[in-house]
Amino acid sequence: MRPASDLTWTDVTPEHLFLNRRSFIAGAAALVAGSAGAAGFSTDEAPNSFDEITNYNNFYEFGFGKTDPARFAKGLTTDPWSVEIDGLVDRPGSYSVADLAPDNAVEERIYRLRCVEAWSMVIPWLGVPLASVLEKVGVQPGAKFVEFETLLRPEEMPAQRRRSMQWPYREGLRLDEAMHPLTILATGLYGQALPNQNGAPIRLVVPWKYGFKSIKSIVRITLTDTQPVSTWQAMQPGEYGFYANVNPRVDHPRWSQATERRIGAGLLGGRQDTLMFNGYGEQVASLYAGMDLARDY
Ligand SMILES: Nc1nc2c(c(=O)[nH]1)N[C@H]1C(S)=C(S)[C@@H](COP(=O)(O)O)O[C@H]1N2
Ligand SMILES: [Mo]
Repeated sequence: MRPASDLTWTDVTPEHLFLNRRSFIAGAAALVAGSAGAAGFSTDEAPNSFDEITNYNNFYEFGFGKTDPARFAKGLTTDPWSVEIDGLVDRPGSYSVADLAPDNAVEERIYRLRCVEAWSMVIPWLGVPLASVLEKVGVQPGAKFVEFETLLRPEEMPAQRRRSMQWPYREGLRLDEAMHPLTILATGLYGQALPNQNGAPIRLVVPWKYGFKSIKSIVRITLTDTQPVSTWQAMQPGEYGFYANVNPRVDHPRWSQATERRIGAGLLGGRQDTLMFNGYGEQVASLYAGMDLARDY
Protein backbone atom coordinates (compact mmCIF):
# COMPACT_ATOMS: atom_id res chain seq x y z
CA MET A 1 0.00 0.00 0.00
CA ARG A 2 1.55 3.27 -1.06
CA PRO A 3 0.79 6.33 1.05
CA ALA A 4 -1.96 8.50 -0.36
CA SER A 5 0.56 11.22 -1.06
CA ASP A 6 2.21 9.04 -3.71
CA LEU A 7 -0.84 9.03 -5.92
CA THR A 8 -0.50 12.25 -7.87
CA TRP A 9 -0.06 15.36 -5.87
CA THR A 10 1.61 17.18 -8.75
CA ASP A 11 -1.65 17.75 -10.63
CA VAL A 12 -3.44 18.69 -7.48
CA THR A 13 -5.66 21.09 -5.91
CA PRO A 14 -9.16 22.09 -6.77
CA GLU A 15 -11.06 21.11 -3.72
CA HIS A 16 -13.81 19.10 -5.42
CA LEU A 17 -11.18 16.99 -7.17
CA PHE A 18 -9.44 16.48 -3.85
CA LEU A 19 -12.62 15.29 -2.23
CA ASN A 20 -13.29 12.86 -5.07
CA ARG A 21 -9.78 11.58 -4.81
CA ARG A 22 -10.23 11.14 -1.08
CA SER A 23 -13.22 8.89 -1.47
CA PHE A 24 -11.27 6.94 -4.09
CA ILE A 25 -8.31 6.58 -1.74
CA ALA A 26 -10.54 5.61 1.18
CA GLY A 27 -12.19 2.95 -0.98
CA ALA A 28 -8.87 1.62 -2.21
CA ALA A 29 -7.42 1.54 1.28
CA ALA A 30 -10.40 -0.35 2.61
CA LEU A 31 -9.54 -3.18 0.21
CA VAL A 32 -6.10 -3.61 1.71
CA ALA A 33 -6.48 -5.51 4.94
CA GLY A 34 -4.11 -4.45 7.68
CA SER A 35 -2.80 -1.60 5.58
CA ALA A 36 -0.15 0.46 7.31
CA GLY A 37 -0.72 3.25 4.80
CA ALA A 38 -1.72 6.81 5.49
CA ALA A 39 -5.39 5.83 5.64
CA GLY A 40 -4.77 4.31 9.07
CA PHE A 41 -3.90 7.69 10.51
CA SER A 42 -6.50 9.81 8.77
CA THR A 43 -10.08 10.46 9.77
CA ASP A 44 -12.79 9.91 7.17
CA GLU A 45 -14.72 12.92 8.50
CA ALA A 46 -15.34 15.60 5.88
CA PRO A 47 -12.48 18.10 5.77
CA ASN A 48 -13.22 21.78 6.27
CA SER A 49 -12.97 23.86 3.11
CA PHE A 50 -9.69 25.45 2.06
CA ASP A 51 -11.39 28.77 2.66
CA GLU A 52 -12.30 27.96 6.25
CA ILE A 53 -8.89 26.51 7.03
CA THR A 54 -7.06 29.56 5.68
CA ASN A 55 -9.33 32.36 6.91
CA TYR A 56 -10.11 31.34 10.50
CA ASN A 57 -6.75 31.10 12.22
CA ASN A 58 -4.83 31.63 15.41
CA PHE A 59 -1.37 32.99 14.71
CA TYR A 60 -0.89 35.69 17.28
CA GLU A 61 2.33 36.97 15.71
CA PHE A 62 -0.03 38.56 13.18
CA GLY A 63 -2.74 39.75 15.59
CA PHE A 64 -5.43 38.30 17.82
CA GLY A 65 -8.30 38.40 15.30
CA LYS A 66 -9.25 35.20 13.48
CA THR A 67 -8.83 36.91 10.08
CA ASP A 68 -5.61 38.78 10.99
CA PRO A 69 -3.29 35.93 9.93
CA ALA A 70 -4.90 35.72 6.48
CA ARG A 71 -4.54 39.48 6.07
CA PHE A 72 -1.12 40.09 7.55
CA ALA A 73 0.91 36.90 7.02
CA LYS A 74 1.19 37.48 3.27
CA GLY A 75 4.38 39.46 3.83
CA LEU A 76 6.20 36.68 5.68
CA THR A 77 9.34 35.51 3.86
CA THR A 78 9.42 31.72 4.05
CA ASP A 79 12.14 31.07 1.48
CA PRO A 80 14.98 30.82 2.35
CA TRP A 81 14.18 29.11 5.64
CA SER A 82 16.22 27.02 7.97
CA VAL A 83 15.50 25.06 11.10
CA GLU A 84 18.24 24.87 13.71
CA ILE A 85 18.29 21.49 15.41
CA ASP A 86 20.39 21.43 18.55
CA GLY A 87 20.76 20.11 22.07
CA LEU A 88 21.07 16.38 22.72
CA VAL A 89 21.42 15.25 19.09
CA ASP A 90 24.24 13.51 17.20
CA ARG A 91 24.01 15.75 14.13
CA PRO A 92 23.09 19.26 15.23
CA GLY A 93 22.91 21.88 12.53
CA SER A 94 20.93 24.07 10.25
CA TYR A 95 18.46 22.12 8.12
CA SER A 96 16.37 23.24 5.15
CA VAL A 97 12.69 22.32 4.87
CA ALA A 98 13.62 19.96 2.03
CA ASP A 99 16.17 18.23 4.28
CA LEU A 100 13.51 17.59 6.91
CA ALA A 101 10.54 16.89 4.66
CA PRO A 102 11.75 15.74 1.24
CA ASP A 103 8.97 15.59 -1.36
CA ASN A 104 9.16 11.80 -1.64
CA ALA A 105 8.60 11.39 2.11
CA VAL A 106 5.62 13.70 2.42
CA GLU A 107 2.30 12.00 3.18
CA GLU A 108 -1.25 13.11 3.69
CA ARG A 109 -2.84 13.13 7.15
CA ILE A 110 -6.44 14.22 7.60
CA TYR A 111 -6.69 15.21 11.26
CA ARG A 112 -9.18 16.83 13.58
CA LEU A 113 -7.88 20.06 15.12
CA ARG A 114 -9.44 21.07 18.46
CA CYS A 115 -8.62 24.57 19.66
CA VAL A 116 -8.64 25.20 23.42
CA GLU A 117 -11.22 27.93 22.63
CA ALA A 118 -13.74 25.11 21.91
CA TRP A 119 -13.91 25.25 18.12
CA SER A 120 -12.66 22.56 15.79
CA MET A 121 -11.92 21.72 12.17
CA VAL A 122 -10.81 18.79 10.03
CA ILE A 123 -7.66 19.57 8.06
CA PRO A 124 -5.96 17.56 5.29
CA TRP A 125 -2.30 18.14 6.09
CA LEU A 126 0.75 17.13 4.13
CA GLY A 127 3.82 16.36 6.16
CA VAL A 128 6.30 13.90 7.59
CA PRO A 129 6.35 12.12 10.93
CA LEU A 130 8.40 14.15 13.42
CA ALA A 131 9.98 10.80 14.36
CA SER A 132 11.57 10.58 10.91
CA VAL A 133 13.24 13.95 11.46
CA LEU A 134 14.43 13.04 14.94
CA GLU A 135 15.83 9.75 13.65
CA LYS A 136 17.68 11.67 10.94
CA VAL A 137 19.45 13.93 13.44
CA GLY A 138 20.05 11.18 15.98
CA VAL A 139 18.52 11.62 19.42
CA GLN A 140 21.03 11.09 22.23
CA PRO A 141 20.15 8.81 25.17
CA GLY A 142 19.82 11.67 27.68
CA ALA A 143 17.11 13.47 25.71
CA LYS A 144 13.67 13.44 27.32
CA PHE A 145 11.87 16.42 25.77
CA VAL A 146 11.68 18.38 22.53
CA GLU A 147 11.38 22.14 22.50
CA PHE A 148 10.17 24.14 19.51
CA GLU A 149 10.51 27.80 18.69
CA THR A 150 8.73 30.01 16.16
CA LEU A 151 10.46 32.64 14.05
CA LEU A 152 11.17 35.97 15.75
CA ARG A 153 10.98 38.63 13.05
CA PRO A 154 9.11 41.74 14.17
CA GLU A 155 9.66 43.40 10.77
CA GLU A 156 7.33 40.82 9.23
CA MET A 157 5.29 39.74 12.23
CA PRO A 158 3.52 42.92 13.30
CA ALA A 159 2.26 41.75 16.71
CA GLN A 160 5.84 40.95 17.74
CA ARG A 161 6.43 44.71 17.80
CA ARG A 162 4.05 44.83 20.75
CA ARG A 163 4.62 43.11 24.05
CA SER A 164 1.25 41.34 23.81
CA MET A 165 2.89 37.96 24.38
CA GLN A 166 6.31 36.51 25.18
CA TRP A 167 8.06 36.17 21.84
CA PRO A 168 9.17 33.97 20.25
CA TYR A 169 6.29 31.52 20.69
CA ARG A 170 7.59 28.30 22.27
CA GLU A 171 6.18 24.83 22.71
CA GLY A 172 7.35 21.47 23.93
CA LEU A 173 6.61 17.75 23.90
CA ARG A 174 7.81 14.79 25.86
CA LEU A 175 10.11 12.68 23.68
CA ASP A 176 7.63 9.78 23.44
CA GLU A 177 4.89 12.20 22.33
CA ALA A 178 7.26 13.65 19.74
CA MET A 179 8.12 10.15 18.45
CA HIS A 180 4.48 9.05 18.24
CA PRO A 181 3.46 8.20 14.65
CA LEU A 182 0.52 10.65 14.77
CA THR A 183 2.86 13.59 15.42
CA ILE A 184 3.89 15.30 12.20
CA LEU A 185 5.73 18.28 10.87
CA ALA A 186 3.36 19.71 8.27
CA THR A 187 4.57 21.45 5.14
CA GLY A 188 1.30 21.64 3.25
CA LEU A 189 -2.46 21.28 3.24
CA TYR A 190 -4.97 20.43 0.56
CA GLY A 191 -2.14 19.21 -1.61
CA GLN A 192 -0.28 22.49 -1.77
CA ALA A 193 2.44 24.29 0.15
CA LEU A 194 1.36 25.48 3.57
CA PRO A 195 -0.25 28.93 3.41
CA ASN A 196 1.60 31.47 5.56
CA GLN A 197 -1.34 31.88 7.95
CA ASN A 198 -1.20 28.16 8.72
CA GLY A 199 2.45 28.24 9.74
CA ALA A 200 4.57 28.15 6.59
CA PRO A 201 6.89 26.72 5.72
CA ILE A 202 6.88 24.06 8.46
CA ARG A 203 4.79 23.61 11.62
CA LEU A 204 4.01 20.96 14.17
CA VAL A 205 0.69 19.07 14.26
CA VAL A 206 -0.20 17.02 17.36
CA PRO A 207 -3.84 16.08 16.81
CA TRP A 208 -4.71 14.78 20.30
CA LYS A 209 -3.65 18.00 22.00
CA TYR A 210 -5.21 21.45 22.01
CA GLY A 211 -4.27 23.42 18.92
CA PHE A 212 -1.87 25.75 20.70
CA LYS A 213 0.64 22.90 21.00
CA SER A 214 0.83 22.75 17.18
CA ILE A 215 3.42 25.52 16.88
CA LYS A 216 3.79 27.30 13.56
CA SER A 217 6.70 28.54 11.42
CA ILE A 218 9.35 26.63 13.35
CA VAL A 219 12.98 27.81 13.30
CA ARG A 220 14.44 25.79 16.18
CA ILE A 221 14.04 22.28 17.54
CA THR A 222 16.00 21.49 20.70
CA LEU A 223 16.39 18.09 22.36
CA THR A 224 16.71 18.51 26.09
CA ASP A 225 16.65 16.61 29.38
CA THR A 226 14.43 19.15 31.16
CA GLN A 227 10.74 19.85 30.59
CA PRO A 228 10.38 23.01 28.48
CA VAL A 229 8.10 25.84 29.53
CA SER A 230 5.68 26.69 26.74
CA THR A 231 4.61 30.26 25.99
CA TRP A 232 1.07 29.67 27.23
CA GLN A 233 2.22 27.95 30.39
CA ALA A 234 4.59 30.81 31.14
CA MET A 235 1.88 33.44 30.64
CA GLN A 236 -1.11 31.69 32.26
CA PRO A 237 0.07 28.67 34.27
CA GLY A 238 -3.36 28.23 35.85
CA GLU A 239 -5.07 27.94 32.45
CA TYR A 240 -2.67 26.12 30.15
CA GLY A 241 -0.65 23.09 31.18
CA PHE A 242 2.35 21.48 29.53
CA TYR A 243 0.44 18.41 28.35
CA ALA A 244 -2.71 20.14 27.03
CA ASN A 245 -4.30 16.85 25.99
CA VAL A 246 -7.84 17.38 24.74
CA ASN A 247 -10.05 16.33 27.65
CA PRO A 248 -13.80 16.98 27.79
CA ARG A 249 -13.78 16.39 31.57
CA VAL A 250 -11.23 19.06 32.42
CA ASP A 251 -12.76 22.45 31.83
CA HIS A 252 -10.81 25.57 31.11
CA PRO A 253 -11.14 27.81 34.20
CA ARG A 254 -13.30 30.18 32.13
CA TRP A 255 -15.33 27.80 29.93
CA SER A 256 -16.42 24.20 29.45
CA GLN A 257 -14.44 21.83 27.25
CA ALA A 258 -17.26 19.27 27.04
CA THR A 259 -18.39 20.32 23.57
CA GLU A 260 -16.98 22.11 20.56
CA ARG A 261 -18.18 24.14 17.60
CA ARG A 262 -17.18 22.52 14.32
CA ILE A 263 -16.35 25.41 12.01
CA GLY A 264 -18.56 25.41 8.94
CA ALA A 265 -21.07 22.92 10.34
CA GLY A 266 -23.82 25.53 10.33
CA LEU A 267 -25.68 27.45 12.98
CA LEU A 268 -28.00 24.63 14.02
CA GLY A 269 -25.89 21.50 13.87
CA GLY A 270 -22.57 23.08 14.75
CA ARG A 271 -21.96 21.80 18.30
CA GLN A 272 -20.69 18.34 19.03
CA ASP A 273 -19.26 16.44 21.96
CA THR A 274 -15.53 16.76 22.48
CA LEU A 275 -13.80 13.39 22.59
CA MET A 276 -11.07 12.35 25.02
CA PHE A 277 -7.69 12.90 23.33
CA ASN A 278 -9.70 14.47 20.50
CA GLY A 279 -10.76 10.97 19.42
CA TYR A 280 -7.20 9.59 19.25
CA GLY A 281 -7.34 7.76 22.58
CA GLU A 282 -6.89 4.31 21.11
CA GLN A 283 -3.54 5.40 19.70
CA VAL A 284 -2.24 7.64 22.50
CA ALA A 285 -3.87 6.84 25.85
CA SER A 286 -1.06 4.42 26.76
CA LEU A 287 1.42 7.33 26.74
CA TYR A 288 -0.29 8.63 29.88
CA ALA A 289 -0.85 5.40 31.79
CA GLY A 290 -0.67 6.06 35.51
CA MET A 291 -0.93 9.84 35.15
CA ASP A 292 -3.72 11.84 36.75
CA LEU A 293 -4.96 13.72 33.70
CA ALA A 294 -7.11 16.06 35.78
CA ARG A 295 -4.03 17.24 37.64
CA ASP A 296 -1.33 16.94 34.97
CA TYR A 297 -3.19 18.72 32.23
N1 LIG B 1 3.66 30.41 16.45
C1 LIG B 1 2.38 30.18 16.71
N2 LIG B 1 1.88 28.94 16.56
C2 LIG B 1 0.57 28.70 16.81
C3 LIG B 1 -0.28 29.74 17.28
C4 LIG B 1 0.27 31.04 17.41
O1 LIG B 1 -0.40 32.01 17.78
N3 LIG B 1 1.59 31.23 17.10
N4 LIG B 1 -1.61 29.46 17.56
C5 LIG B 1 -1.93 28.06 17.93
C6 LIG B 1 -3.35 27.82 18.07
S1 LIG B 1 -4.10 28.47 19.47
C7 LIG B 1 -4.05 27.04 17.20
S2 LIG B 1 -5.66 26.61 17.49
C8 LIG B 1 -3.43 26.55 15.95
C9 LIG B 1 -4.26 26.99 14.76
O2 LIG B 1 -3.75 26.44 13.57
P1 LIG B 1 -4.45 26.84 12.20
O3 LIG B 1 -4.60 28.34 12.17
O4 LIG B 1 -3.54 26.33 11.13
O5 LIG B 1 -5.79 26.17 12.19
O6 LIG B 1 -2.08 27.06 15.77
C10 LIG B 1 -1.30 27.07 16.94
N5 LIG B 1 0.05 27.42 16.63
MO1 LIG C 1 -5.99 27.30 19.72
